[in-house]
Amino acid sequence: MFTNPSVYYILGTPNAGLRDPLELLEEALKGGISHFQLREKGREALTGQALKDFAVKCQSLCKDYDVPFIINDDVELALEIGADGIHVGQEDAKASAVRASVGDRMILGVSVHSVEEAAEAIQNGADYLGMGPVFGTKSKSDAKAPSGVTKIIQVRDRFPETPVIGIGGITADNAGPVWEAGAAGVAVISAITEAVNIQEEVRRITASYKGGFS
Ligand code: TZP
Ligand code: MG
Repeated sequence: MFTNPSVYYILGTPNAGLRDPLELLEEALKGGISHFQLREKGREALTGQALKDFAVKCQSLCKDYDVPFIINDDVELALEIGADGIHVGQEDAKASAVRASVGDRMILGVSVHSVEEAAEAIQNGADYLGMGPVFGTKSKSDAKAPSGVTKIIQVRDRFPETPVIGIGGITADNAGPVWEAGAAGVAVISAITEAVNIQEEVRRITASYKGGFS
């Protein structure tokens, strides 16, 4: 499900600013992202039919590039359009309830911040864990303080079978310690979305993996 180095792109229409979000996604797919998460949040976020239409377009692009299409939070939408995965945070629906609704075939990701939360998420059926913010981020208004990579190392040591995806302020230039901590992937919003050359930026992030953990 995650092969090092996974570059997991996250985007919602509010992140795109004046750029066309579908073009951003297609450029990122051409650059070689391994996963895509639709995270539609904030004041300008799409809802209802507009969200569904946009989600289906993202899904179809992801299919063209054989990249898993994961939806943040919205279990109903994920089920309705048959997404490949769903990602929930600690404040969202409980992972056990989400697993029960989506069944065994949908990928389930859970954001965690400690070994305890990781244990619970895995117990409740998580396939992978999101951990962060590793570095400072401007992309999540209610983000916790940056935690560096220490907790990734702890979770990776304790649950070596479960892929951990680092998130928060990750760029091609600072991803090194995240890979070295044993992350299977890095999840990125702004470094990719704001890049002048998106394909090149995805390739640079991918190339920041130098072998790292084994
Ligand atoms: N969860 C923790 S940090 C973050 C999320 C969704 C935002 C990551 O965005 P960026 O721009 O890559 O820091
Ligand atoms: Mg959430």
